Amino acid sequence: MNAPVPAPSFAPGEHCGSALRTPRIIILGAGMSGLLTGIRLRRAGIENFTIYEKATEVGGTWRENRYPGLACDVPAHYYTYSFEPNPDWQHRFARGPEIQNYLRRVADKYDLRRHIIFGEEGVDAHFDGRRWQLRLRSGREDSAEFLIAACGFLHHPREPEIPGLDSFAGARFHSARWDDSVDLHGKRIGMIGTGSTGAQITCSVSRLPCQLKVFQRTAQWVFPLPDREYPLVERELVTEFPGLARFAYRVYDELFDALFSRAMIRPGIQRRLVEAACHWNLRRVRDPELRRRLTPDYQPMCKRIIMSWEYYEAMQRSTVELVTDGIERIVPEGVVTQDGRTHPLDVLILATGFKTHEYVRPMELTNAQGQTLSAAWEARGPHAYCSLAIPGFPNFFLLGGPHSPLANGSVILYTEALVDYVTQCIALYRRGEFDTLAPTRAATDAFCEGLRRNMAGTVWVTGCQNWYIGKDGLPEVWPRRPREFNALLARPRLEDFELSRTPQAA
Ligand code: N01
Repeated sequence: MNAPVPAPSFAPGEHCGSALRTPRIIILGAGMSGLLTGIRLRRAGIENFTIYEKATEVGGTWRENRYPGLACDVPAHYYTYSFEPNPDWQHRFARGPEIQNYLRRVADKYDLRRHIIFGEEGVDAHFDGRRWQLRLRSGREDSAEFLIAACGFLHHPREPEIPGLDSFAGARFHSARWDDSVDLHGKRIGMIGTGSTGAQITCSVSRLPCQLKVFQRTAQWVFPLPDREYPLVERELVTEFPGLARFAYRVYDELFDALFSRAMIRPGIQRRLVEAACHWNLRRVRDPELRRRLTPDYQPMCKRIIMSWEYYEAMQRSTVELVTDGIERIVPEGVVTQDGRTHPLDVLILATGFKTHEYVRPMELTNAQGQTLSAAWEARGPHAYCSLAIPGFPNFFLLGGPHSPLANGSVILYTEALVDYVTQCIALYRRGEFDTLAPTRAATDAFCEGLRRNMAGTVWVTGCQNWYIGKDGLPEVWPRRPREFNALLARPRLEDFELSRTPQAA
């Protein structure tokens, strides 16, 4: 058990046992998961919450990323809150600004803006045994019974450690910090990185009158999922009959579960089907030498697979050159590869991914015993009970934490289960079932041990470098179907938690 804690704060007129308590809740981040948390809290009748957002608008990753070609590679009618179908999607794979508009509309429709304080970023928070005390970058302070980190995990750009990077004389920026002032027309552009982001940039920039050199360290598998624009008549039909959007959601849900989810977690027919589709797609590269250099030496899906009908077409455009010699250094005029060649460039784009193991950090959390989250994760790397709660850190929840089902699939789908779980915990607090709640070390270890056991058949351990891999050499992803993750989160198992409760005066 935790050390005894002071009584929680009650709203005027409330008393545990005779009325529901009203905890204060702080949410960090107004992206997809932060907005969803606000919606669910309001639905539960809780208004005493604030969402702190470091930027000046909602949208998270869809606000931050503005690179050309930005789109979601999960079908739009599936990358949607299940309760908020969107008849306005214009493409099968929604473009970034479309998703950003959707999230803005959701924030307005559910009247969330009055709960959001923009331009405020959490610096640190400590738990005083009763409440989380939060400090924000502006110096503002706040405190609450519950702290929910809805910051995502793809928001700290990772710059490559390449000698001479800072010496480059042209324009240089990370894909997530796109410099709109740079006109790409007629320029010699170099791009490092061929992940999902690099592939989308390649498809878009290769259509411009410019020269693009793609620096590829590791070839990627590309699944040929065709995109298409939804004609006006189709969108009007979906507006008239919203059930069509719900039907599309269910169809994609079944497809992703039946094909990709199963293919990722165990060998079998689904994996062979995905592999066959990727091999077929690769054969669309006509030049055998280019095809050879684009052929990965690991199994499809070991790295997050690229969903694109157009990627190989783009790689064969006359505006694109694939460079597979390793990068030796960067000089003011361009990139020098290990074959001694200098590639003169005007613009250098770093599509080199994100620091994916930071989660809520660099914001530091400190528990009542003085232990920081970084220290708690020091030995084993990031780990959490059911991906969302951490032993020793009561009343703190992480949305999209380590072990989430974050490979190819809809992030929104499992985030709804996470948020519903958190709101169920808060409902228990309101009924006076506990004052503080944190998962036990034993339950967390058992959960992590289960993950390790299940990792064996997954595609992520078949021999490749991917950004899922954590400190212990195992991927920090859920190794079963996302549906099973959602089923696990259907209701909190209080026996897995340490609960503290202040005895009430007789
Ligand atoms: O980043 P990545 P990303 N020298 O880490 C290369 C989501 N997302 O931004 O493979 C040379 O996948 C690195 O090479 P290698 C999605 O979850 C979603 O593309 O490590 N190269 C790799 O090619 C995705 O998984 C959408 O050998 C270097 C690339 O940079 C996640 O974001 C769209 C290097 C990094 O690939 C991240 O994708 C886009 C170096 N020093 C992104 N360092 C959707 O549509 C790194 N690389 C939903």
